[in-house]
Amino acid sequence: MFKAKVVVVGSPESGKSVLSNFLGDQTDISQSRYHPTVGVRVLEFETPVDNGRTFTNMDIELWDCSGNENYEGCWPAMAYKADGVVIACDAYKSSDLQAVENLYSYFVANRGLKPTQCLIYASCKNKEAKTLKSPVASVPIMIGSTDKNSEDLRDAFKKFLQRIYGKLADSRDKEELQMMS
Ligand SMILES: Nc1nc2c(ncn2[C@@H]2O[C@H](COP(=O)(O)OP(=O)(O)OP(=O)(O)O)[C@@H](O)[C@H]2O)c(=O)[nH]1
Ligand SMILES: [Mg+2]
Repeated sequence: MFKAKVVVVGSPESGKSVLSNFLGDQTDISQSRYHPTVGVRVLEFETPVDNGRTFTNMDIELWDCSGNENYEGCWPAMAYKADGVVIACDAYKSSDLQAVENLYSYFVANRGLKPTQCLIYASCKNKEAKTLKSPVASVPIMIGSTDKNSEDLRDAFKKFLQRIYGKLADSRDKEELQMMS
């Protein structure tokens, strides 16, 4: 079974922990009060992924990282061997949207990851989902909130995992070919 490390990064209070709990099915955790994440929290779960022919299970290690700048020293450890990156921002905060490009450079472009291994999450919390262009043109954006757009968010995340699966399967095939030659 493939195992993927997916990191969730972005400005403080942008909705990373609420999204991570939602994706990891941590339904018992309250969304109403804000508890800043201390450092990083790792959620592990197994999820079915459509590999083009059938469904196969994939192990996900979801790293819900703090957005506090005090933890920037931990970025190398957070980014280390990540297979996918979710960049969260508050859709209504222009400073959050501006921060996305820098996070994309650090966690995706400079790590040799492809835009397909990234997903931007513009969180609208309790407000209406607004129309937004992706701050990084080549990267898909999911817009909304876990309570109002739950199905859309699950779909976008599923497609994102499918792209990561494709990348991992390609790398494995290349390694196997190299071993045979
Ligand atoms: N209604 C609603 N509120 C949300 C949603 N996402 C975030 N919020 C609100 O925003 C607060 C902050 O969200 P968190 O997920 O804790 O923020 P974070 O990005 O993890 O913040 P740090 O850990 O400090 O980096 C939550 O306590 C909620 O009040 C959502 O999908 N719906
Ligand atoms: Mg958090």
